[in-house]
Amino acid sequence: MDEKKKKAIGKFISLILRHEPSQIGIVLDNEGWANVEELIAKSAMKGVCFSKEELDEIVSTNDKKRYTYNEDGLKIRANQGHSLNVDLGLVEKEPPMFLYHGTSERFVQSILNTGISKMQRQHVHLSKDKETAIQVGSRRGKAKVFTVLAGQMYQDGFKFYQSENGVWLTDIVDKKYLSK
Ligand code: HQG
Repeated sequence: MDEKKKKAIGKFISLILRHEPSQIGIVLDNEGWANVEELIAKSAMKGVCFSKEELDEIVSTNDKKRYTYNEDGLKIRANQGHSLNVDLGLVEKEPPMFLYHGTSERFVQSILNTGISKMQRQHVHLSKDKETAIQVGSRRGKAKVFTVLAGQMYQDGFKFYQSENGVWLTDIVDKKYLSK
């Protein structure tokens, strides 16, 4: 499968598995799983055609490991990024001292005023390295990276989780935990 097709299908699957399964008439269970056969069949009915082998390739080669099959391989879900309220079974974990949040320059003032919110998603997304944060921030124009005092937040009782694909997640970052 060429990269362009892979990217397009990946984007579509992210939309379905994180935000809008109803767009193809499927329902996720409360842990965010979709039936693989149904996903393939109903995507095809909407004109997005891919085989099980192509889906396997997308799952195994995805640059951010965005999707996971369950144990028997009959179900698939996104590892993070949901706006839908799904239970990913995330386990609390102590974060490193510093984590990074990449955003767009145009959101900087608002974040300085009110802190980082999860907006449409289930969590605020943070990364352990600046490079990843720059990539995340660049999605919407010129990037700005905030350093989050995650160790301090953790000491103050805020919970942190790490998704299957390594993204750090928390509920909210108060502006006082943004490094000056
Ligand atoms: C911003 C991608 C104004 C926030 C990425 C972000 C990530 C505020 C935007 C994952 C704000 C929300 C998530 C405030 C937050 N005022 N703007 N108080 N608080 N924001 O897409 O973190 O490639 O929901 O900075 O790699 O950009 O899809 O979150 O710019 O891991 O797998 O509001 O999505 O992953 O945008 O990205 P998003 P995000 P995938």
